[in-house]
Amino acid sequence: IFPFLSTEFGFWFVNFEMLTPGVKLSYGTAGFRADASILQSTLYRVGILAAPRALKIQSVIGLMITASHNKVSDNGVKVADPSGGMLSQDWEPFADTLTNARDPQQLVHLIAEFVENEKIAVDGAKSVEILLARDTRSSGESLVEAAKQLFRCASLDGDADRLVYFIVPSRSSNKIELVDGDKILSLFAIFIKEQLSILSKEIDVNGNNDYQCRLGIVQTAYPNGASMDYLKQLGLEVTFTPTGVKYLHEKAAKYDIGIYFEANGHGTILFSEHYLRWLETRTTELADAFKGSEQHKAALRILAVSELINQAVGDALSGVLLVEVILKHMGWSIQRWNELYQDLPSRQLKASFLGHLSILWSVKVMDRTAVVTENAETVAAVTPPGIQEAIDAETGFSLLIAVKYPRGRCFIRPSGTEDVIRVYAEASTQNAADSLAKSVAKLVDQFLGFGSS
Ligand code: G16
Repeated sequence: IFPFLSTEFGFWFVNFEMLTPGVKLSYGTAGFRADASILQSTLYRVGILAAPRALKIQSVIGLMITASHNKVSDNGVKVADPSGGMLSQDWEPFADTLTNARDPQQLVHLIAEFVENEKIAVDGAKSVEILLARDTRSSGESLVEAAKQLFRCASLDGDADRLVYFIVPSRSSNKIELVDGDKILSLFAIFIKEQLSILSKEIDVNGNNDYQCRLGIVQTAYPNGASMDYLKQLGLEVTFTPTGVKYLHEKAAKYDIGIYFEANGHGTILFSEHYLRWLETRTTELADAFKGSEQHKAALRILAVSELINQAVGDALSGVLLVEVILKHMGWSIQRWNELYQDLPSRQLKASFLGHLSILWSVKVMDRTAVVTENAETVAAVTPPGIQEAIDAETGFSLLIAVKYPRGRCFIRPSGTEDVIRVYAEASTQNAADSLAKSVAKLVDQFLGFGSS
């Protein structure tokens, strides 16, 4: 369940561990202690509490997950200050209120208020270290994971047809890490591929198991190079279309199962009627002869996906539900999902007809329709003459390898929604991606602009 915070441009779904109804916990003699089955939300919140505590005392903080001498089905958590002592008693009321907060708005409000009252500097704060330890109770492992959870969020745009996730902050830096449409696509693709592979395993059942499901992935020119490489490694069939869900949707509908996502978060999974009919029959056969077998479960999972995901264009809410279900099935955190591959640094700029910004970041052009692209918008080959050659020269292409910008790639395309030409660049470093994008924006100005102003 994901209560959401509404923002000016859309909605944020915050990963929020719900408190078990009717439960009220308090920080007692040795921290929080109770039946382990109701402690997930407590560990999640104590994990949050540890960060301002460490910032306040400017030192490392410890969380000990144990129920000491209590029965094995119990567990608990104590917060240890660097002196080795327990959490300072004047923080205990905050620990209690945080642990018993019923909704994410209240949780966020409590943290903000407390941090302000305690005069804890969070702007520009350095990362802090929290040490976690646990005893050998079997519940300990999942409670450690709950304490490690970060504000894992999902964001939908204003008409709720785009979905991206983001992690605040990442473990390795203070920056938000975007888990974009490419990663959502990869997650869906891995899951579906795995189920298809289980389903195709030989099983001694009468019926037709020789149907080869055609799974296809559809992307645009925008996916990060790392995502393209990853899908290639998985051995998936990937095709490309120009930007715009109308193109992707049409192409995806040609497969038995077609998965499409734009990096910007538009996407869904399509199932052909023919394949679904076959799958339903197969599921019944398996249920008759091999109920509960791995093959039967895989068939049921694929059917469930077809019912959960909205196959109409643009329903990010069904996307959120499917992401969450797959993560739960895999036992993955958002971090684990994000680590599937590491995005190459990228930069997008707009060259606009009415641009008033610095020439480096926005270029005035006479007419955006002067850029005509081909090969799913990866090449501005047709007009204006010479611009693609200039872009290739800037990227430093020699024998199809970007020698000037390692792992460099850059393309321009006219926007379909505003009066601008978009410039997309990626390279092995952020500086290189920025520099390539700026140089190509300058080329756009040279070929199509009013000249530098
Ligand atoms: C629309 C389309 C998207 C497409 C985007 C591109 O998004 O529905 O499929 O990715 O335009 O915009 P542009 O051509 O300006 O780069 P939305 O969210 O505006 O409906």
